[in-house]
This record gives sequence, C-alpha cells and structure tokens, in this order.
Amino acid sequence: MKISEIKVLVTCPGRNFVTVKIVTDAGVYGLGDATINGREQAVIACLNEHVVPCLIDRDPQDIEDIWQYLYRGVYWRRGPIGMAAIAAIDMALWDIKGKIAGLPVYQLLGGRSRKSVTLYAHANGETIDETLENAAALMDQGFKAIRLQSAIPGLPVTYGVLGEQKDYFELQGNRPLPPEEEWSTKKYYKLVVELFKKAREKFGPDVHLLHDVHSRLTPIEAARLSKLLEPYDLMFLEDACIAENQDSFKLVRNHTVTPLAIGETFNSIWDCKELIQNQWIDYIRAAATHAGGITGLRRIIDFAAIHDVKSAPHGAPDLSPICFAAHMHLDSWAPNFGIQEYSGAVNEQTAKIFKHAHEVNDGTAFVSDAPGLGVDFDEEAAAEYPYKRSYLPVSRLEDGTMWHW
Ligand code: GCO
Ligand code: MG
Repeated sequence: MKISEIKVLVTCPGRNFVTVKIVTDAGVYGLGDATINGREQAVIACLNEHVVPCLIDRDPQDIEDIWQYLYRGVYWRRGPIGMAAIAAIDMALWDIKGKIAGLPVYQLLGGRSRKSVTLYAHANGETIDETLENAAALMDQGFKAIRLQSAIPGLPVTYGVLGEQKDYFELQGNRPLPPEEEWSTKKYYKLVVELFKKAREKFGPDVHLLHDVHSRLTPIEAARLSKLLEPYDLMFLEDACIAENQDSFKLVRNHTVTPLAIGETFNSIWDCKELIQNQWIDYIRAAATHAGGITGLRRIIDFAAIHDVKSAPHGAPDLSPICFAAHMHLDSWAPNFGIQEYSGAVNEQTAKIFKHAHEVNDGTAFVSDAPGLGVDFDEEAAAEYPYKRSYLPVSRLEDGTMWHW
C-alpha cells in the first residue's frame, strides 16, 4: 500500500481548523488535526513544503518509522509547529491502520481500560453568582466535574470569560491584531478564593471542581494560591505557572497538597520529563495535536503511568473534532486516564464539516467502535468557510509590562 496524496485543508467555521487528509492507492484515507490557534499558516507551510513531499509513495502502515523519520530524522526537531505537523500525519496514519484492520484505534492500542470517559465542562461568568449558576446548569446536565472561571473585578477582560457577542474575531475587528489584556495577581487572588469558597458552600463536597490559572502567576504566587485553595479540595489547579523551567513546579509542590496539572502547550516528553519523574504534577494535559499525535502522546502517558501521574488531555474549542476523536481512543485505553476536558458541543457549521461517531451524554463520553478514529471530514462543506487570520490575545501587567497570556 502507498500514500498517493496528502491534502492540507484549512477551514474557519467560527474558528480556524487545519486538517490533514492522507489518501492511499487502496482508496482508504485517514484524517489528522494540525491546528495551532493563531499560527495555522506556519503548520500548513511546514506540511506542504517540508513534510508532505517526503511521504508520497511511502507505506502508510509504517507509522513508527514515519514518526521516527519526521522526528529523529530531522536535525531541527521539536517545537510546536514541527510537532503539530508530525501529529496530524501520525493521527491520519492510525486512522488508516484502523480502517484497514476494521478496528477502532483503541483496540490497536491494547483495548479499553474503562467503559466510558469522564469529562469536565467549563462554567464561566461575569460574576461569581453567574459562574455558579452556569455550573449548576452543567450539573443538571450530568457533569460531575466542572472548571470554574469568573471575571476579575477591576480588570477589563478575564481569560475564559468572553461574553456572548465577544468572540476573538469580534475582539480583533477588521484588522486582526492580538487583543491586549491586563493582569493583576492581587485582584485575582481575592476573586478566585471567594469563587471556590462560595462554590463549596453551594454545591457541597462531592462535585469535582477545577480551575485554570492560565500561567499568569510567578512560582511563589502559584504556591500561595495553591495553598489558599486547599480547603476547597480542587480536583486540580491547571497551569499555576509557566514550566519552561520545570523546577518551578518543585517550588509549588513543596508548599501545597492541591493537585497540579499542566501540559496543553507541551510538544514532547522533554517538556515534562522532570515534572513527571519527580512527581511534581498530578495530571499531564498534553494534546495529541500538539505533542506528536497518538504515538507522541501515548509515550508521554506511558511514562506518566509509572510515576502515578494521570492523563487529562487538553480539550479547548481550538482543537478540531479529529483531535477529540484521537483523545477518545487514548482516554479509553490509558490505564492512568484521569479526566478529559470538554468545551461543549461544536457549533452547527463545525458539526456539518466534521462528523464524528463518539457519543457524549450525562457528562460522559463513549468511544465509537467505527474503524479508525471514527471521524469524517466534508471537504465541500469546509470550503464554504475560508481561513480568517486571527490571534490569541496578549497580556500586560497594569504598568504595561508584557506578561504571560
Ligand atoms: C484550556 C486552554 C485554552 C487555551 C487555548 C489557546 O484549558 O482549555 O487554556 O482555553 O487558552 O487552547 O488556544
Ligand atoms: Mg488551559
């Protein structure tokens, strides 16, 4: 069997998604997600100019050799762009392998470790009360784990709280440039501690509560917040600080028993080796799209398993339903699966383009038994929504200093 064509397709049904479609001479095709929010064209160029030409006429069944060829074989290895390109190719090859075998990908990984995949949903609000009302509504829908984010009084915009009309395109207007946000740790501490205090008062001890700091704190601030939140028993605190220096998490860990999660921007095991082997974190949040596909993420999850670290894959709306499908298989297989982030159903246009067979209800997902990844891509529908340039915001401290977004 040979790879006869690889298409790299971009579509914007409300946000940009980059999809790889590998076509074989046997007529079977596979799909992969290569979306990097705000850097879509860089991955497209990397694929079209550098990756695709090397793969035409190769046997699509050689997943491991192709992965090694694109990773080990390349002098300029790692980094988000290169690893997203590898990821999309890798997912598409697993999809093809499953289709040839007539088996869902989780069977190729070794079979299921559980009946279903527990999801955590997002409750956001302009006020604490609104956030808690939204959380209550999610609990009514069956969610047993909820991430709480609330607007910070005194700051113009807060991560995770975009009102109804304000999507990123609207924030950016006709000449897209990164929207600017402001950050104040002092204002945030007060809000976030109050949010979780009220949440526990309202909901009691049983529901799993989570929160994403989105890397805004310094290590010592992250340590302080983790400690302040201890009475409210979080399932995990996400991205408490940046981990470019992995030692930062040693500092946070030494001060708190609040479980810690990180990893959505990680590209390989090398971004989290110390975090995992020193057991400074409890959940690894790497995504198949950004960490080298199913092959890359599976290795991270296996390494995490022997250090009692669980998986909790990134599930933001900027990962396409193909990545969601890949996660469904990894989540169903991984013996050390923790929880899957879920940002809710996709919009109508996206659902028209990406059709997947995985079921979501009562805060739980059920992996499909369709051969391969169990997701399809409608090229004609995708072509109706052309690419639109868009940026993620940037963040500054109140005095204007550039900060982590
Ligand atoms: C999450 C994430 C996202 C990111 C987004 C950036 O936990 O889901 O932090 O919301 O901000 O993926 O593109
Ligand atoms: Mg996050």
